[in-house]
Amino acid sequence: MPELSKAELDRCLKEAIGIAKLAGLFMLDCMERNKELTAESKSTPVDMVTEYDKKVEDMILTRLAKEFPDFDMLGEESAYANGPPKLTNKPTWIVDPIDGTLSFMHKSFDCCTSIGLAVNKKAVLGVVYSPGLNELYTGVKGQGSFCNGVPLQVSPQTSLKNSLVSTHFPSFTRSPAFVDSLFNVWKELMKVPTQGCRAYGSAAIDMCSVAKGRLDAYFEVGICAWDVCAGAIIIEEAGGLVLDITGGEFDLENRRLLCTSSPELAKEILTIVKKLDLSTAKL
Ligand code: LIP
Repeated sequence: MPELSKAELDRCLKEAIGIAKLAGLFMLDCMERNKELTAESKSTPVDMVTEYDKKVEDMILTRLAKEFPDFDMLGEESAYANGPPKLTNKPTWIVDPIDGTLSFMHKSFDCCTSIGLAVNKKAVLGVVYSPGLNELYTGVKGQGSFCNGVPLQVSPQTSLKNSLVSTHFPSFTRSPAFVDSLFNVWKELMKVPTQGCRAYGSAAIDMCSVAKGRLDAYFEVGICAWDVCAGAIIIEEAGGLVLDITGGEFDLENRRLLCTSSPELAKEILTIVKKLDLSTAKL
C-alpha cells in the first residue's frame, strides 16, 4: 500500500486532534462531576469497560468514518465484534477511546484517548490526549513529535542504573504464575539496576512519558494495538526505540513491547526483562 502524502497526513492529524479533544471533554465531564459509572468486565474480572468507553468510541469512530470513508477502523470496544481483529495494509485508524479505563473509573490522572493511524501495519501518526494531565501529544512519521506544541526528545539516558522504568500489571491476566514472574523481574530491576520502578495505568501515557523524557523505559506484555499504535510513532519521532519485549522488531499485533530512550539502555534492560516467563502470560 503506498504511504500517505504529507497533505493527507496533515488532514488526518487535524481531524484526530479535534476528535481527541472532544473525547477529553467527555472524560473530564465524567471525572469532574464524580459521576456514578456503569462498568462491566471483559476478558478477566479486572479488565473493565464503562459506558463512557463505549460512548466515546462510538463518537470517535463515527466521526473518523465520515471523514475517511476509505480507511479501515479498529476500536478497542468493538474490535471483537466479528471475531479476533486482524490488521490489513490499508490506512487504519486504531483507537483506544479511554486508555487506562481502571484509572478513569477511579478518577485517577493516568487515562487518555489514543488515536493512531497505521499504514502497512506500521504506525505513521499518533494523537494522545490526557485531559487529567492537560497534555496533548502528537507524532507524525518524518515530522517529529510534540507535547502541547513543544517538540519532544527522549531522555539522554543510556544506563539502567540512572533510569526510571515503568511496567504494568496488566488486566488481561492476573494468574499467580504471571504475577510472580513479573514481580521477579521487578525485584531484579529494583536490586540496584534502576533508580526506580513505576506501575501506572495507561500504556499510551507511559509511552508518551518515554517520548517526553520523564520515563527512560517502559515495557508490558498483553497490550493491544489500540493501546500502543499512537504512542509508538510518538516515541520514534522523539528519537526513542520501540521493540518487541524479546529485543526483536516491534509488531503492532504481537501484544508486547519495550520502549527505551536509547539502544544502550534497551540492551541492558533486556538482560533482565527477557527473564519474564512469557509462557505464563496466556495471551
Ligand atoms: C490498559 C493499558 C494498560 C494495561 C491495562 C489495560 P485499557 O488499557 O493501557 O497498559 O496495563 O491492563 O490494558 O484497557 O484501559 O484501554
